[in-house]
Amino acid sequence: MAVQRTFSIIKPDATKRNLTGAIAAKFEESGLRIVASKRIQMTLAQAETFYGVHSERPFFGELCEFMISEPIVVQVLEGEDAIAKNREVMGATNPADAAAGTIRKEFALSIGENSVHGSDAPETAAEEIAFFFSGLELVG
Ligand code: DAT
Ligand code: MG
Repeated sequence: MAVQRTFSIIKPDATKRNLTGAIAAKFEESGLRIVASKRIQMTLAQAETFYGVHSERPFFGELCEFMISEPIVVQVLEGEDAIAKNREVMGATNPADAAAGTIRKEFALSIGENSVHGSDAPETAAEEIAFFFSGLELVG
């Protein structure tokens, strides 16, 4: 597997509890490099676009309101097999199902307030990186 880039969000529940550094350390300990990082707060329209794939799900409104409730930290992570590696470090969507040592097991509050987002495939990683970062912000 080649070197890949993936997109990550440290979500409002985590920024609010001052866990940005603790979560970034988990990425770095796993071998992922943080090659871009910024703290922003999304508008509702941006959250609805970002999570558009979930627009028909019953939790969509709650998800978008949560994602704009506090600042978030958006990051690009790079490394060998970065997309799958990040999903592994994140743990299962529901922290009750997440493996020991994962970010969601250690930090998530619930299936909704689950501390991190990570891209699930090369196509979504490319789309999500481009949604939040310009070419000028992406240095090697
Ligand atoms: P993941 O974030 O692990 O990729 P997903 O893409 O299926 O999971 O869902 C996106 C987010 O939506 C997830 O991180 C939290 C929220 N979510 C998913 N399922 C939910 C549910 N059953 N109830 C409340 N929120 C949910
Ligand atoms: Mg997902």
